[in-house]
Amino acid sequence: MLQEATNLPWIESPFFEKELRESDLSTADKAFVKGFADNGYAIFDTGFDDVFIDALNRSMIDPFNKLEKEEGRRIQDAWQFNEYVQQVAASDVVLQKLRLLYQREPIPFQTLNFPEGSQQKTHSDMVHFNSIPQRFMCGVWVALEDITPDNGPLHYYPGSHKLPFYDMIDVGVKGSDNIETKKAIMSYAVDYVNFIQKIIEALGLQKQILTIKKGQAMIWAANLLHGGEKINTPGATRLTQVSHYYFEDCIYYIPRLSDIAINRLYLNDLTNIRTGEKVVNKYFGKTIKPYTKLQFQLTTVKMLSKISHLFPKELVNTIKSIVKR
Ligand SMILES: O=C(O)CCC(=O)C(=O)O
Repeated sequence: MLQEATNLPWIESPFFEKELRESDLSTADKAFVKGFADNGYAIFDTGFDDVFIDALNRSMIDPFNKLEKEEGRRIQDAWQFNEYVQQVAASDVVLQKLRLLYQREPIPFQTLNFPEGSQQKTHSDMVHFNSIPQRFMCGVWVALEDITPDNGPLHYYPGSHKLPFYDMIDVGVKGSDNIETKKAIMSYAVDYVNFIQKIIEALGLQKQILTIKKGQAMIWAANLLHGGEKINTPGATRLTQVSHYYFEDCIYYIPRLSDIAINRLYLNDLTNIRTGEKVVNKYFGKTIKPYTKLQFQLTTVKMLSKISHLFPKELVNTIKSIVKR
């Protein structure tokens, strides 16, 4: 363990420079870690060859063809049925980089496969996935074909990971209200996204475009602002896989749906893509089952929905409204 002075990721710690100087890492590793700490991202070769990547791409043709023809198409958690996707998320090369950067065991927990550019609005992943202690999360974006400025590449704002974490309360929205899907979509797609855009303009943050080659990848820190560029060549593919990672010994929650101030923590049900095991929430090494009102509400509402056909609708609605109070 190189990082000792604080319970934050090493690369986000105020003691990072001193600890890096005193570490016995190789010069190359030191440069890699330092670049990530300064910029919030790192680019590297995954080592996956064309044979492997082409096989992965072929295996995703059918699933992609089944998607509706609409903007922002992607397949979430294809690792559950596709072993190539699982292998990318659990790649030793990737995991070794993450161990080096975070000094903790990484937990791949979600994959997203894109047939074309997402054109997603700029955001920080922290509002979707945060941890206690904070910032033990990152994304790894793997190019499964050459990325050009025209096929909707990823964009990102170097150094923006050093911004404060903006929670829904900072945006002026109650995260816990978002238990309703409609409200959650509006709060994120309108309030949050506009808020981030205003910050970019107010601070004059400079955007960069990621044009990497097939087999290369970028790691971004939890709070690095990023999104998808416009697709300039209509119909162009942009075959990519994003895997999201947490790190062990944390509590994992979704700030977009939570309200810590009123003791409502929205936890996700996660599986470690490498081991296939359920991810347990830990606090200072001890397994905990955080009990929060929101979690109780969600499980109760889910359970009620399953048996609601057995009772009069009015009764079910009354019970739901009591549970949600
Ligand atoms: O690949 C993209 O265009 C955006 C991906 C992204 O923003 C994410 O996975 O958080």
